[in-house]
Amino acid sequence: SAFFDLLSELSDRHPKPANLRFQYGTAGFRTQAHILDSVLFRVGVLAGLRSKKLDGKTIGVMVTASHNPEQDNGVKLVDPRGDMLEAAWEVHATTFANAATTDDFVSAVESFVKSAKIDLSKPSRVVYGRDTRPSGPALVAALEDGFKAIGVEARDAGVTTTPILHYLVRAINTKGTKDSYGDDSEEGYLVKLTSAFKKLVAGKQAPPPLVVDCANGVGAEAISKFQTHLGNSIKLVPVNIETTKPGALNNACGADYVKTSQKLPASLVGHLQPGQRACSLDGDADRLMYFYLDERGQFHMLDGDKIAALVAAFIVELVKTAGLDGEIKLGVVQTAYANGASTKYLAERLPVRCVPTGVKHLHHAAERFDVGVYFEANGHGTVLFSQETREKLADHEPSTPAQSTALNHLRSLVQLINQTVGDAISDMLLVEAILTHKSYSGEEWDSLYVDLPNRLVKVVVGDRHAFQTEDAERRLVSPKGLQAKVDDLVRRYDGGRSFVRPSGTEDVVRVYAEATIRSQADELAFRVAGLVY
Ligand code: NG1
Ligand code: ZN
Repeated sequence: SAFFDLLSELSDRHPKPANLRFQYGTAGFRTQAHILDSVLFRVGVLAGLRSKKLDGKTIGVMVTASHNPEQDNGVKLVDPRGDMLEAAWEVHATTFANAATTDDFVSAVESFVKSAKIDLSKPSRVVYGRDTRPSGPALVAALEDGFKAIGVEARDAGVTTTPILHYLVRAINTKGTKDSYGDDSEEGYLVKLTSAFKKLVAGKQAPPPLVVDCANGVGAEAISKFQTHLGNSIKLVPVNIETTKPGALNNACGADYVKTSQKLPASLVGHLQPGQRACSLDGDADRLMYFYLDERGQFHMLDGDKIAALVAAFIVELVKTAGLDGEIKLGVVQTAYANGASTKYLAERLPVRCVPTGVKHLHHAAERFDVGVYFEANGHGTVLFSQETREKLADHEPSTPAQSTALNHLRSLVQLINQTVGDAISDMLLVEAILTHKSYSGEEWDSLYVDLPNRLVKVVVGDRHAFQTEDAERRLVSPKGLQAKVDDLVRRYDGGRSFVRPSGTEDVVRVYAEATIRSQADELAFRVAGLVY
């Protein structure tokens, strides 16, 4: 047919490199940019098919490799509600990407269309964006060829953050309905979030300026647009904003650098004043890490766990003050990497669930609460308010002025928080609003609880798939007998906790350990790693 002829002709322009295997994993497809051309073309085709399958609902495609090095790139699909691609379709993405030739690819599409019962006469719509990587434009061109092959009505969101792209998808699909998520434009997003922030802090003393490390990525552009809308409600001081300087992206800066090296972004060394609050975004602005230097110039980091603690405690308090205690069930979702001290702090206040690594697991578990707070220790997270809760908040009649104020704050939080996915800038404004309410400095926020010293190590093994886990990745079921040996070691350390799991994004096994004393956490991690090796 004409459809498959065009598909075949365009596919020939994007041949798959031989001897490479691609996998749609927790971060979509992600690898060195120069081998991704065929993958982008095929993802364009798949996005079009997914839209047709969903009766023309708009699908999102984001081209980014987030916190990874500048020479990497990647691509992820976004489902109509703004959340991640349904897990069942990840395998179809992988199958498409690995078809060896155009003929193989075309027949893969043909048989998929049949088995998934896709009506090719349906409309298909996609909105797509990319980060600032230099490889972006060429990869987007390949993606657009994929759209052309399917006849997609494609909307180019240009250079934008991952969370803005997720917002757009949800806003487009809810446009004109009672669940409208906001105007389906970048301006709509900025207005929605910044008006909510201004309402939350109205009448309060603006905090001292906040230094924002933009990782030399797309967050730099977003932050400057935010500042325009925020006026003098808060002063942001953006640094690492060189989005066109070769090699600068995520280099010695950004949320991942700060979290893994537990250091200041290099450009802030000698410039950040003691006590001054600062935060880092990652390369696509969906992760957030706060930090400050104490009086002695010592570095302190406030990670995703600290953000979860601050946010959850604040919402618990507002719900109580609003007179909705008992009516709205709050909960927190973490992974095994959450610091044990944060889990203890949170569990004393609300239900806490632990799920396997990967945003989709956290997001789904959080959806089971009326208000679900989820954060990974690495700074990716958000808060979800269920439909019923949003309606309850909108309809509830307060009986005192104090209840009314708290209720209005909760309503503003629903607007301020990007509920489609973790959003570094939305989360940053959330943190700033809470710090303003509490008149907390970074140091006071930090003292909610004291982190247990911890250590994360990578171990390169022959076959990481030999490592299988249970209990939200906290225990090994295979190799046989290994968990008992880990348990034996852990018992010898005060406050010891350790677990071993295969990475989903790198060919390594990760070992995490914590203990009451720094040297003991290190020792435990290295001894457990010794068992794995
Ligand atoms: P893996 O490689 O499966 O440990 C890493 C991060 C996750 C998450 C994913 C990206 C750690 C220990 N792991 O997963 O938190 O961000 O990448 O989706 O940070
Ligand atoms: Zn990211």
